[in-house]
Amino acid sequence: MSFNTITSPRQEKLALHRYSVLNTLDQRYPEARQSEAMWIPLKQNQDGEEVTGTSSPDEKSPVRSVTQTVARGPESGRSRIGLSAGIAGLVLTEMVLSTLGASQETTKPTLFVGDFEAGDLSGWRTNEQCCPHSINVVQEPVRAGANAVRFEVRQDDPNVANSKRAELKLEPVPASSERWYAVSIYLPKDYRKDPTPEIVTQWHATPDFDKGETWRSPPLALLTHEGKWRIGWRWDSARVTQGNSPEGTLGRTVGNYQTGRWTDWVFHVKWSWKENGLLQVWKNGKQVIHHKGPNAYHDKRGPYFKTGIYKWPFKTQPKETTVKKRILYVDEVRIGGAGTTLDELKPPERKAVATPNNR
Ligand SMILES: [Ca+2]
Ligand SMILES: [Ca+2]
Repeated sequence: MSFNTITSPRQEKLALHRYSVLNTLDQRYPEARQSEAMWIPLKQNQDGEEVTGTSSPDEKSPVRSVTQTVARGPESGRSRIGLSAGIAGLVLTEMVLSTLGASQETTKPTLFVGDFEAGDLSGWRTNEQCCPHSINVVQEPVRAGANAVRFEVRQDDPNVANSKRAELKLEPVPASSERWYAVSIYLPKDYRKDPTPEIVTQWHATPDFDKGETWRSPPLALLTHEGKWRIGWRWDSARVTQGNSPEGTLGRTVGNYQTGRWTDWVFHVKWSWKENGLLQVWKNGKQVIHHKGPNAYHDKRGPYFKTGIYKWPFKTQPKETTVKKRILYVDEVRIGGAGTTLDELKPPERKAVATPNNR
């Protein structure tokens, strides 16, 4: 099937970007505090990539074994992810997260499915929204089944976690673990090209606060910007990241976005701050990124998944932004561990569903 078709992203004309950051904290949402990120164009090297750091991870800090660096947080124990009731047909109980170091992951985690078929947001953490319009389950458009979720962020929304956002999130995975993530995103017809970007799905990291770290830009993010999809990632092999200046960042443009249709994404990540990391990305079944190398901060906890809209330029670059609000839809979030196949992550065929007028 086409999902297995591999193309070399290095053969594509790649625009490069990196994050620059305003590191701010929000006291009202201590769990949700995040740094803010902007895209800044970088020059492109002959490989179509640029690493902003100069030293290799091994030069910067001695490589320690995963078993030494995987931490047991105070929340150790089984961390339950609530699951949508609308996942009939799949044996879904719980995912063991934040508990087992990578070396102890002996069983394949159960697939998490966020398909919104329960008609609500069960299974998700929902604290990053301001208003009734922010996050709502809707019946049109849907990628599969009868429901999807609609996100809306307005420029005049009150700040959430110190910026403009409407996002659903999950719990962190163990550091150095392997995960497959699928998410389908629908940009509506009137999703206008804008000179300022927004993050539409991201993986955020929890700083090692006990070592003095503060919130940093996400180690991996999917963005829309100037009519294109962009993917950016960053890493730091140092145990303590200095401010928001990690060892390296990379970014790629992966084609123009299309509106009025769903785009299916699959991210396969072997999270690592060392050279054994792996990032593979498929867009609508076609592989657009295959990158070996570091992709994470050297943290006690692994990254956590977020989807929705994070439009920080509404706050930081309001005069450059040409839209007053952003709306998009998400459906069919699926997350599996090592051994997950692309087929398992494919959204089911859409059923014929009557379309209530919900907007
Ligand atoms: Ca659905
Ligand atoms: Ca760290």
